Amino acid sequence: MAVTLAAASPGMAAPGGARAPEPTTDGVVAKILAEHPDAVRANRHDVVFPDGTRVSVHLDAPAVGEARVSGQYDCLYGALCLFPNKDFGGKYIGWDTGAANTCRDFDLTRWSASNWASSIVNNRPSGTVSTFWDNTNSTGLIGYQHAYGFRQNLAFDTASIGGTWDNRISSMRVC
Ligand SMILES: [Ca+2]
Repeated sequence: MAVTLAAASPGMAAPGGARAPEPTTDGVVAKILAEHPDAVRANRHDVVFPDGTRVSVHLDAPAVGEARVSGQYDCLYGALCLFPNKDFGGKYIGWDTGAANTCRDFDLTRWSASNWASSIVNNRPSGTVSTFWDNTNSTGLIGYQHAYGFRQNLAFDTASIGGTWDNRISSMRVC
């Protein structure tokens, strides 16, 4: 019997592109909620955990009338933000784990957000340090990022285990 594979959405992947299909706001939110049944979707973009941790997902073009997200300053105070493109840009996911040094680990492989980030803003409370790994379970150290601080193009940053940071972060500890 012939099997017809579903065609990819137009424009979803560049010819020869090796990246997985781009995650969407609704897709990532759904995966977070599936992974964490105790979390609540507060609005279109935000999921809140029982301990107050807030994950803000902005991966689609802004709706008409919605505030435009445009760069590193979209990463609100209190959040650690990963952007899928270098130079920040309009799409990102932000993690706010609450008060300073309230650390929480995240496995991005379960959220369609692994091997995906190309720039970072750490706008957590000043003096905190977040950690990034290549693999799940906090293995394969890529490196650290202090707050406030940012990395505009991860292709230019050398990972502790060798290679660059680009399209590589799979788990992290946000502090
Ligand atoms: Ca990885």
